[in-house]
Amino acid sequence: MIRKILKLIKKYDEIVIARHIGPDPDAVASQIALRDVIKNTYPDKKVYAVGVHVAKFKFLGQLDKVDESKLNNPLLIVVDNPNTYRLDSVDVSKYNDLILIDHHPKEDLFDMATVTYVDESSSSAAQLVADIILSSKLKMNADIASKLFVGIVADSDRFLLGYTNYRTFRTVSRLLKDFKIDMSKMYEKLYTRPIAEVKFQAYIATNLTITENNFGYIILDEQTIKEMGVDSSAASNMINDFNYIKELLVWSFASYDAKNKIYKVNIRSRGPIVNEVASDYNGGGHKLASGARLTEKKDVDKLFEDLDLQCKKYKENNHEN
Ligand SMILES: [Mn+2]
Repeated sequence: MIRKILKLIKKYDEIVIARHIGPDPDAVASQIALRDVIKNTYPDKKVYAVGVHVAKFKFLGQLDKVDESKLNNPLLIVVDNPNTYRLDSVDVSKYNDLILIDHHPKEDLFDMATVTYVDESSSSAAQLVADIILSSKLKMNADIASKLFVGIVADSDRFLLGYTNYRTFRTVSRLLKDFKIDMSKMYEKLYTRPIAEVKFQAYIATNLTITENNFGYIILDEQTIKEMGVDSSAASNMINDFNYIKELLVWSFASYDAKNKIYKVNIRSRGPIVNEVASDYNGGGHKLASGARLTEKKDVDKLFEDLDLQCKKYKENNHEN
């Protein structure tokens, strides 16, 4: 598979690298590292990492704006995203070949792709991109390695989450051994946050409703988000910080995004499978880390009810915690 991927990269002169909307560090790091390593190896190729720019991730590098109609038979590479539905800034139908590098459960892009490198047991897309690069002659450098390191650290939540295994550490070990990565500098870029976010976290902890089935939930409305001096993505950024809390089996935050008139719902689990529940609400993601975007508050309430039920079933199946 890797050989086929490298062959396609070699063949095309113009390459577009895309990822999901509402990007996280793994998505952005993966696409930028891949762009830079291809450019580094083949200086004559035109390679674009596309998608909406996020100020917070500027330290990972600049993204490219591209007019797809002006490209000449380009190759599309999608990282960290399994479906067309959440694809940012590209139209798959405009490409003859598609490479998919991902760690999500298979969706429609898997069937559309020419070659896939999909491993649901990988901690991150960045881990897969690093594995491809490290097993090839693509020219990595310290800057590219640092970005891949950030992607792996962020998606595994500092090696705390499931799917962190010996392969994760093997890849990270090779990145650290072969390239000079300033870890504390990277942690500082990734984790420094304003006190307002810490206070917001305390607000969530204080106001979270916890059911007898150990489901914790909260709806954060426009007013609250504004008063706390944070933005609508703040809650989703701290959802992992509520892991390993004794009373919580599944926890979910719904933040109202006033600009897009949508509830962004994040869901995490320490056991019950949640992405199947979210998929009934147009959501997706991983078994234990999932989310959905809903326009109606009553659907948020219904999703919460279903998640509570999922916890109940889980506990009944002798998984008493
Ligand atoms: Mn990811």
